[in-house]
Amino acid sequence: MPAVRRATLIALLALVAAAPAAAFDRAITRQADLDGNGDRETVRVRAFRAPADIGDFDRTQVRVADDCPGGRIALRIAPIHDNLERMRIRRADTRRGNEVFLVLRDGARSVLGEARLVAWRRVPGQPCRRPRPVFLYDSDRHTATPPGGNGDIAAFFTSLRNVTNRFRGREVAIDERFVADGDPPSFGSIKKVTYWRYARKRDRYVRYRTVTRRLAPE
Ligand SMILES: [Ca+2]
Ligand SMILES: [Ca+2]
Repeated sequence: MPAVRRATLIALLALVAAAPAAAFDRAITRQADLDGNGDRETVRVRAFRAPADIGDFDRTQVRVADDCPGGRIALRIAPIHDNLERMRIRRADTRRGNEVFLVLRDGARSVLGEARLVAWRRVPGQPCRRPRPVFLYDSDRHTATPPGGNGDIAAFFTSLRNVTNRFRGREVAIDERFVADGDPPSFGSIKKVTYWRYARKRDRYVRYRTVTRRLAPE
């Protein structure tokens, strides 16, 4: 094996050994009243076996099961991702029932992925409830790169909490770390926190505040 190729292989193996596991972790089953009708639905986190050409590890899916006049349904409420970082069942918007907050990650370093807040909504004229994402953040479609950034995002962090009483319900904060030229590897020195609040008329979260500042390399 040529020396350069071997060196690259060793570097790759070291990277794989150092990386945290980025695959399905464990099955979770939770029950909560999502639509506020007094009956509890079941939220399930389960393994999803990826086709062989993608990889030989299990990825992660999240489904909600509910009783419907025509029988039981179990609908996926988010796209498939490598692993689940966090699931919280909270009364987040101001409507009846609970929402499901999901943070799903992809890749060897598990820094990219999406955050999603899903309501379980009645649909006019339909006997069965449907998942409705009232908030969605996807790091592949991150917010606008701040001045000084090179367009890459190194990581993002999320929170769902009552940031302010100015708006009813819980707010979502997304902390994105944008990479500037000269940053160390895997580090984003531009910290941009964007806040979203629930807008009842539009039945979804809208941005209301952004705070950007520069961080010193760790
Ligand atoms: Ca219910
Ligand atoms: Ca609030």
